[in-house]
Amino acid sequence: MTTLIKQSFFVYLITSITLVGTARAQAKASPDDKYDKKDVMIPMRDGIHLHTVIYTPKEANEPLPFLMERTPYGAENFPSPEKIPYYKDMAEDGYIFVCQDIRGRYGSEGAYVMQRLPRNKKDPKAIDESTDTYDTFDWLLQHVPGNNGKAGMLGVSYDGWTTEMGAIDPHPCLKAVSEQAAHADMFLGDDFHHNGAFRLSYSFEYAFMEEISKTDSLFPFTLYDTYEWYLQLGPLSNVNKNYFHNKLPSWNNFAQHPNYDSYWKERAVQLQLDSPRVPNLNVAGWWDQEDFYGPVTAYETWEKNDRHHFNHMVIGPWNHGQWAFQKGDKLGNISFDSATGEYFRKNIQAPWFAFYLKGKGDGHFAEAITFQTGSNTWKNYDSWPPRQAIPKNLYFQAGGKLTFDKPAANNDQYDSYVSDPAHPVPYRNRPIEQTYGPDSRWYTWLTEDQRFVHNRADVLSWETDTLQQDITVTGKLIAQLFAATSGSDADWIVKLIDVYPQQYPKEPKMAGYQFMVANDVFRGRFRKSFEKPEPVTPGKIESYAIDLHTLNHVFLKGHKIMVQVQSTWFPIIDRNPQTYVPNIFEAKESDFRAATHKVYRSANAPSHIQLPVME
Ligand code: PG9
Repeated sequence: MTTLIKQSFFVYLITSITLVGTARAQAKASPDDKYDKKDVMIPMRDGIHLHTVIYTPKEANEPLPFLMERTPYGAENFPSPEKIPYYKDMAEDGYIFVCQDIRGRYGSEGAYVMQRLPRNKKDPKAIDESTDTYDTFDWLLQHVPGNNGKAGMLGVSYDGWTTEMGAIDPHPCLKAVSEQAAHADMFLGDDFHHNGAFRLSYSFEYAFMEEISKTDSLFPFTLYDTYEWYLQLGPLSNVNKNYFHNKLPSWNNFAQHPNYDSYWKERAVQLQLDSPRVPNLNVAGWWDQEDFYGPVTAYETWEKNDRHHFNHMVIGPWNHGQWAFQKGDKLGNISFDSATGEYFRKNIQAPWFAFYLKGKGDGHFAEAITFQTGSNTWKNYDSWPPRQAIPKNLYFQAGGKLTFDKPAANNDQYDSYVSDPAHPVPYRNRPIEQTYGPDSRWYTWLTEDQRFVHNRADVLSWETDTLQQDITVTGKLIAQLFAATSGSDADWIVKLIDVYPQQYPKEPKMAGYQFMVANDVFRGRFRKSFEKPEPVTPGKIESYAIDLHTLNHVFLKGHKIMVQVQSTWFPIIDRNPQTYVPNIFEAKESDFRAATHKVYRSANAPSHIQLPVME
């Protein structure tokens, strides 16, 4: 790691307003702060000390609660709370703010373990993120004067996950939390895999960033366009051979656990979250490029046992953590007509903590508050997804059409393409800057205009006629593909797209824009089981049910609905060799072969998307 790279990463940290957890570095503490700032090393039960930054207001009229965030991204970057949008409204209400480096990161002692497993409770000496949280609160209550004996926790992504870990076995002082964009299941839907397909560029760069040293480091790519770099990398076995040399535990685990085995299941929060023991506000962004599956799954899991009505859901039109730092009136090229991030911070997040930690407000929080895009309005629901939606199938038809009528007669009709791992479809417009690199467009890629791949021979599309009325889609979406390949494995990527009118006076440059409102990838070998993959029989029509998650979007009158299907999304998803090998991390160069894929649209194999339509 050269100094140059580290410096450029630092410049990025300071200028970026989107890298969650580290974006705080944009505002450094200054002498006119309204806070007394203390850096302390707090002892844990096993003698390890954790570096903790405490901001206590210089003036307070009453004892104050703690608000704590625990992070792997550097508590030293935590500026005065009134200077960061995330905390500004709450700073005005009055809290003692605490930010702590988790074990082994930045200023804390001990060993870092990515996604540390919950401890064995039979071992009195065992530690985990939950005991570290508990021990920290014990210390804070005794050593920080002026506290009211109550505490809250919040954080985005990794810091959201440490919030969950603090809440599963809570210290009695913990009265409310907000888990925001925490990952739930790294094999099924968050940072490292989606439906078993490996998120190559993210996983490679993140494992390096977190595990090569105690502080964050960027991988020293030799090419600016990482599409080209990952293509030249060749088979995944070259990662350890040429770069990581078996030194990064997370990468080794990716390579050794290619299927949904106990390694992944033990880390999935579906197993860890039972009945919510403190009120929790789950927060997600519709275009979260890292962890959308996570908070929605945490909400669903906790909801099963929510006896005290502690569990709530908020979803806004945001990328990963955008609600914490930005105005939120726009994401990439898409406008939302109001400052949704500011709205969340002032009208949802601040009242949430003020009620539970300071006894202020009426405590009426809707079960689910989600921002409906298209109509660009906030909506409250008494369940998420709401029960009123009626599932309707939108079928793929001949001539690139998409209609609500099931294909009649004719069997075995299909559209086809050749998918070649040597020429994968880029997941975003090239150049693909490294994920967290300077000027990276990673944060907005999910909102990019899909016309950049629309006419490729290896991307199929079907679209409706111009809509004569609005279609409101609220709830869970599923793509049902009937497809075959000449190979023995294949990836299937499905994208649901809102096509803007070709004349669009409201915003002329958006005319014809192909705005992706839902998407996901499915690795064919897992069609019957994520635990036990199976080769696909060449030429056989197989059925693939692909979870496109939830949505709240109005396809407006005058727009069209489009579906695109493709089989590569590089380098966010690694290349499927299309020749079945038991472990793709061990595939040889010669295993990667072009294959012909067929997507069926006939009476016996009616590929479609199931939409939850609100009447
Ligand atoms: N998405 C990041 C993450 C990666 C891996 C594990 C947990 C979280 C993050 O933003 O923190």
